[in-house]
Amino acid sequence: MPLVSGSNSFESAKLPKGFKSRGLVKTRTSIKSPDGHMVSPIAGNRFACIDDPEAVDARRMRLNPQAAENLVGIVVRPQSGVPTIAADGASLICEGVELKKGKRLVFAFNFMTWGDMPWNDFATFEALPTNPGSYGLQRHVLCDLADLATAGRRASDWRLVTWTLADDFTGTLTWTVANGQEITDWTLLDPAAEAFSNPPALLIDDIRVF
Ligand SMILES: [Ca+2]
Repeated sequence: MPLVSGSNSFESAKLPKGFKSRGLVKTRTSIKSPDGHMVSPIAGNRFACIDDPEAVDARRMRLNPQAAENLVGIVVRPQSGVPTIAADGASLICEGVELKKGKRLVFAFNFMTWGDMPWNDFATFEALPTNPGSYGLQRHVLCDLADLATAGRRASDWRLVTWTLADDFTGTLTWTVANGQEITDWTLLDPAAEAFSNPPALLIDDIRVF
């Protein structure tokens, strides 16, 4: 139950107890935003960085494609309205979380992408209940490239998300960042090879329960 009280600020080089990862996830002290400036943690000295936009070659192809999480099969409809399929990416996972009705889960995220449409990279948050059918939160798109592009940007900057518990929750919290591809033809749902390159990043920091 790593999230019952206090904050989770990722202040060690290792992920805090209770957290695990799929794909490339590490804690960092800073990262250079695709908008040009250096990004610092919103709390303390480190943040979690989901996927690794620096583990690429000069053409921004992954150095080790097998190290990425395979996300083929995921389809999302972001707030941008651009239906999107996932290719690969990475996830930060916190299992065995118990949250009581009326509590608020708050976290900060910063989504950044180095791609261009139709490679609609995106970030999601999900609260999957241990018992199917119990209370939780379906995969929710936090931000996508198409959303940022309308503002002429490539990074969301730090934003706070609050989930107010409408019922008791027991289960797994998952933050995922994905290489994506805009769906232009619903009969073609396999991402193109190019969709697997040029990974975005999702920064997470200061997860709290109030
Ligand atoms: Ca921190």
